[in-house]
Amino acid sequence: FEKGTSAQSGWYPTKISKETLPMDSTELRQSILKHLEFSMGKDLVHASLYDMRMALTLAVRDRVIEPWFRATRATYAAQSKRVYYLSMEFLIGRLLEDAIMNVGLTEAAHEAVAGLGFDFETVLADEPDAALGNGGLGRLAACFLDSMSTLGCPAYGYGIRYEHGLFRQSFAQDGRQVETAEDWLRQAHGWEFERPEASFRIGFGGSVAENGRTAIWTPEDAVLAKAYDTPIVGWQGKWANTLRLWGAEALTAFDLAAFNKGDFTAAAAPEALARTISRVLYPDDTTEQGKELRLKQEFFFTAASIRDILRRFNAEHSDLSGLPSRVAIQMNDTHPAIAGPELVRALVDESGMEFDTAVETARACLGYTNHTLMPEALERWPEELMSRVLPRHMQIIERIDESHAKAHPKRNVSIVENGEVKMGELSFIMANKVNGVSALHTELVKDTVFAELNALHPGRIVNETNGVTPRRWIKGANPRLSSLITDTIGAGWEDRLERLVELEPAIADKGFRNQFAEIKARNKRDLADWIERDMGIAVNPAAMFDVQIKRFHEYKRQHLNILETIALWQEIRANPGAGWAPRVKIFGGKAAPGYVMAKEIIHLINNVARVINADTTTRDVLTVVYPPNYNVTMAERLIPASDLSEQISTAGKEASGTGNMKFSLNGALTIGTLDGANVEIRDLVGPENFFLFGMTASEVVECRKTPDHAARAIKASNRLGAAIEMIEAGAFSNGDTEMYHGLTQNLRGHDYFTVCADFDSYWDAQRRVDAAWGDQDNWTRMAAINTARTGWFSSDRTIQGYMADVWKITPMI
Ligand code: T68
Repeated sequence: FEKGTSAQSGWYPTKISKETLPMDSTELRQSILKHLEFSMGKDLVHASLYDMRMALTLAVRDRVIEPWFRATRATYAAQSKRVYYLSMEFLIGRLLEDAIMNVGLTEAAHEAVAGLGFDFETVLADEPDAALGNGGLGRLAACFLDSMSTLGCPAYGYGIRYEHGLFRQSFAQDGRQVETAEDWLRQAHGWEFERPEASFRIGFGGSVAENGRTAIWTPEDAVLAKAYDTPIVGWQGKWANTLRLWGAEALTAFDLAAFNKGDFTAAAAPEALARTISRVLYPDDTTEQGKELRLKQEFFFTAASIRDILRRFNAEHSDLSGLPSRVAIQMNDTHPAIAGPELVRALVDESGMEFDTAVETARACLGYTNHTLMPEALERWPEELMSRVLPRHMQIIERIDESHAKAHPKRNVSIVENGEVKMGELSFIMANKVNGVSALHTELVKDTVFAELNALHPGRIVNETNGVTPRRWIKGANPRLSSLITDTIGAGWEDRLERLVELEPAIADKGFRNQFAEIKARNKRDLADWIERDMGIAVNPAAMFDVQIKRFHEYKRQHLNILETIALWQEIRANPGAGWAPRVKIFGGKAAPGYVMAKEIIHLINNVARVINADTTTRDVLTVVYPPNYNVTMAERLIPASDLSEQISTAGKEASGTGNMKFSLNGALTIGTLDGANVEIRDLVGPENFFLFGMTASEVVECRKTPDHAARAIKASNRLGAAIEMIEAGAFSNGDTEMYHGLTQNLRGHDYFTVCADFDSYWDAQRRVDAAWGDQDNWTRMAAINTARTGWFSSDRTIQGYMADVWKITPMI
């Protein structure tokens, strides 16, 4: 590289290497054939689908190397600050199509692959989903990686290379969720580079010896953390960052002495034990109690990342007091909260820094993102467990707690309380910025979970409303809509999504609306074909596609939706000629394996679907489908084909939501509560283009003060009462009156998530939806307005916010 003359920093290379020149399909074809032969060891005649997919992956990966190296060198040359995004989850899905799109090879790849006798779409579909996450939190991390690379923000994502990602879901047992292990790494992972040189020994347990100001921790067990790097290329290949995932291995892979004695099981034991740490993604959403393995996983990847960060810093700088000007570490929820104590430990015990200075230094590097208000979902670890697994860290936590208490004697906040270590408090105290993920959520964070700490540290809490990457969620998932956008407002909206407002004048034009409607209709026909192929259910593509896809949780209220479905079915049966708006209700999502109530709701939905879909009298106007194993790829299929987006959580419970944004951008109307980012969506699209219902967050709090709020609501609503009674009478369980006892009793009794109290309001809003559907052209107008006005929800905007408010980093491109 030659140093350029860019006014900005002088690092920008003026010479563009051959690799960045546009590639044609002939060149790409050569590259694919080369990889078929030399990487896969096959000739074209014998190449399987897998061989072709891998050869294409490697050919595309070659094109990502140049921006990747360029970005790394530029960051190094400019001595730029880097972001380290620490996350237990990166729900990246498939990578091939995204990378092809970002390096501008879509047409060339299509042509080259077809020319070699393979169907391009089939090749793309052969890639397994990297399901290294549960839901929103993990998908947000993946969107952030894309945006950081697009914006030229020097960054590393750090996480765990789970051998088995999130479980695979089926409904094999009469509509009950059945979980099996996901095996995405059974085939070679074409994107990653193994880095044996970047390995760290991570210890657990043992003892601590005082040594003057510092301490010496001698762990009892240890595993090896080995790095695997995946380049993440941004839009138009201008920049690429690294996703570095840690795999766990035994320090000594194999006990040869045991083997030689014939004890083969004992011989393999050390390896098996070590590997459990990166074996599975903890199949938890928000309610399950933590386990020792999870704490070890959290420490494992956090400690390896901190060591890697310090190694990189020390290679370039000699004075650790400069760490905060070079390093911004973001903790994605509390899962990496041990980063604070671990960084302090490294600075004090390994570099001899004074304790208070080390705490200040660590704090100046750390940021913490909160994703939940539910106190039960904020991690707490038993003090006993923490002291046993991480004895030195427990000492450091206690000392941080003491000095914080000393500095604020009048306030009653502590990290360690009633024998538990509260990771939310630890994260807050160790971070220089704490952020919520939507405007409403951030206000509630200030007023509820962290009210005391907010009073002590005013200004520390900031808001960064979530966003989604338009490259994957519009350009990749909805190519037809993308073409219409480009035809209407010109090229270049993909990394300047605020430009979608330029669509607005066109919406007045009937021709534009017809095109918009036709795109939706075609996407729906594609989805209907897939549903028919995959599930054997014929759905009417002209019906309204009403979609609720997300993790199953009581606060997300899939049961409110299914109760309304039952009531609607009854109403249609009673009044078949009333001109009902035809609907296909689509559900998708997994429940945490230990979450009994969520699994009961899944089971009920499948049984309601079975009964309703068998009713020939209502078949034309109401169908319920619930395809199993919802994942990123399925979301890419469903969202562009949706008319109605269900965002119906109990107000005050959904921190933000990000699916809600994807739907609006793709021209679906929302039926929703004033919760999370729904509030901001409604503000942007206008209340007349949003179907609002339900209590506000403060009304919910008030409502709960009336202990019989559910009973009253049921009494006041014949429809709701009848729907619950049908379930109780066994209408969906072959006459079994006990099957959904847990669910119906909960609704009639406690109903913490105010399903009953919100039911009538939801019903009414659904009927407003029906009425609106009756005027198709006006529906299209509202849908197009949703697209035009929601460009603000690009994750590029979110990342720009983090860069300015939290990380204090300027972009490199
Ligand atoms: C989600 N949280 C929020 N948590 O529910 C959602 N939790 O409102 C928000 O849009 C999204 O984060 C992004 O900010 C989660 O997804 C988890 O998945 C999770 C996993 C393990 C433990 C706790």
